[in-house]
Amino acid sequence: MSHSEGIIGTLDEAVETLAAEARELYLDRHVPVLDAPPSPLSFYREYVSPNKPVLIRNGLQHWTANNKWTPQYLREKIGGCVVTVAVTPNGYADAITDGKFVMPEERRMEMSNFLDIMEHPDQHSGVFYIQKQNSNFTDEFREIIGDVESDIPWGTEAFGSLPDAVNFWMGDTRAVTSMHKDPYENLYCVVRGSKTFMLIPPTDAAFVPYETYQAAKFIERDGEFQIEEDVDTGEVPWIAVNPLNPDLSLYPEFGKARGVEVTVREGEILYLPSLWFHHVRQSHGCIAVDFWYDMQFDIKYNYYNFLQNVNSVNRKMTKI
Ligand SMILES: O=C(O)CCC(=O)C(=O)O
Repeated sequence: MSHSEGIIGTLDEAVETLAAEARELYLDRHVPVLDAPPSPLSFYREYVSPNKPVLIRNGLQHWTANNKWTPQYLREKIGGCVVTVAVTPNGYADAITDGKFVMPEERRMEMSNFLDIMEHPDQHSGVFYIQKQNSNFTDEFREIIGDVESDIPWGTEAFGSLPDAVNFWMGDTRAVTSMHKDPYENLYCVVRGSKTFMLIPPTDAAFVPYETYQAAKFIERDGEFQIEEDVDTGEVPWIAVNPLNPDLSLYPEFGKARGVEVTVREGEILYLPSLWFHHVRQSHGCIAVDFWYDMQFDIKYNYYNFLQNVNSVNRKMTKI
């Protein structure tokens, strides 16, 4: 055995032990469900501090959006507002296509136009998804922000600050969010339809393979989508597997990751803790609003970062 093989073997064993111990000691096999919102203290103690997801029912009854947000209401209230929509030929925005990290074509269109497309997706070329994550809700949907609360009060108290961003999501059932992680604490609220999340804990970060890809964008010309390289963005690291259909012959280490699936339905809130990997699918026309809170940097962050670094050292040494 070469020296580098010996080091890789030792690192592999160490990260496997860490991941196994996390599962045995505190991670749940399924996402737990609460029938009512927790108190800020128990939310913090039982979920935020150990960085564990939880599904919360009956926490949004007071949002008037629940009854109001029909296509007809949205047409009447914001039909004339211009919103940003991600368009792709395959439903995959910010994902790997043809060996590149391909971002969507961003189009600005009236909401009524977007709703027409949602009603008759087959009559249009491309898959349309409102998914801009720059607090698009407070920015582009101002006329309906009063239909939901401006934060989730028990979350705000537990996290110790107001949300950094509030995002509005609505789209086609073919639109998929490829696996990634965010440095935010996320309270993800579904108003219409359902979203299905595949979640992988950050304690499995050593098993989630990243590669470096040339950035590119979809552009539709004469009814045909093309992929155009984005030289300004250059190369970006991105997760190399689709967790629903991973190529384990190329990335066998991914077989050691333990994902958990959870479906969030109308009126439910998913607490998606910071740095959890997530891949998301949805029912057609699903509408969601999520609240991104600043993540708290504590020793867990260093632990997850270490696992991620082991992953990349391991991969580099394997390629030597
Ligand atoms: O709803 C989606 O498609 C993706 C949600 C997501 O990635 C997020 O909130 O961070």
